[in-house]
Amino acid sequence: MGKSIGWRFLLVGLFLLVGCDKQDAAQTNSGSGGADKIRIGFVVKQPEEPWFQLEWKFAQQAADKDGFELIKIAAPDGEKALGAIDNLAASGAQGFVICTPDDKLGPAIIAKAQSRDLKVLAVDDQFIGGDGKPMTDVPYLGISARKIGQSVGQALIDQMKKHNWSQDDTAVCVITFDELDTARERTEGATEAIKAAGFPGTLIFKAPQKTSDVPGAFDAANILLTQHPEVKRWLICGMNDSAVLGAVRATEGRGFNADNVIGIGINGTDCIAEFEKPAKTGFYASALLQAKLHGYQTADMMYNWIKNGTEPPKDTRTIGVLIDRDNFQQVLKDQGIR
Ligand code: FCA
Repeated sequence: MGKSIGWRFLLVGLFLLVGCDKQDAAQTNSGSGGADKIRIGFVVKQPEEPWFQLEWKFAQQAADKDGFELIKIAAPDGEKALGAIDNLAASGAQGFVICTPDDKLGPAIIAKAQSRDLKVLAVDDQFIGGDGKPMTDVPYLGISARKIGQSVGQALIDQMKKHNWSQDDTAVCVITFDELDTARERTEGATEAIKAAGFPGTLIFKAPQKTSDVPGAFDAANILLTQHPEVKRWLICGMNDSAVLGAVRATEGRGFNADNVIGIGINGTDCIAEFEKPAKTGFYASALLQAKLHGYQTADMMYNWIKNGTEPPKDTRTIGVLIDRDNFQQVLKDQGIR
């Protein structure tokens, strides 16, 4: 008697085990983690920037809609970016979207991706080839950098006029990061528009940032401010919100404030806390970019490429709209950011 009960338990146990195995296998093949599941990497250079966090957020929305698995990877340097490709291949990914930490890594990224049979789409920062020219054969989605820069420059001039500032004691601080093409185009565009409005070129100063973040811009602006104590009012632009925020912080350290500083950023996503401060600061406005297109559309394009063989367009450009303290809440809501 005792013996037969023991056997029965063993049999039930075995049945349950086999049953569980079958269930696992069924789940695996039906989608949630199987070998045939589409997996897409989304690699970004500066995960600490709200801009890139939003790209990830919107890419995840595409993953939820399309039913692929999104693998988010932070790659602040070249070693990490190339390592990410190996990791993606090992995880069974078929392609990835990347904002590279260094645009000159383009050829190395493409070579490694090809050797691992992964498709590549560049977002934000276009790859630069060995000849120093953009790699236009790699699908890319980025901003209309020069145009957006020009709109920032024009807006700075409009504000200067609105505040009745005299040109004589006003100067422009351009935080530059010329190593990066999209950054150079943005600040060149801003400078062009400021000059076209009749502002003297001798009062437009470039302050090169060593790193493209707030501390890098802070240091760059501080050097410029030390060199030009005679300037009473500053107009500030740069490649993105972080650049302008760093410069605005540097002016504050020298006693400037919203009465004598007008800064206009780009991204519109990294300055929200600034607009929410109770008192106005010198950070006046920003050109809000379309994070949804950069995150959702790129991930969706990659999915369609893998799934249906539809190759993404080689060059897609997005635009920006100006936001400031008065309208940011509504515009961010309309764009699904807030
Ligand atoms: C670059 C900048 C980001 C963002 C993006 C569109 O990658 O570093 O801040 O402006 O372009």
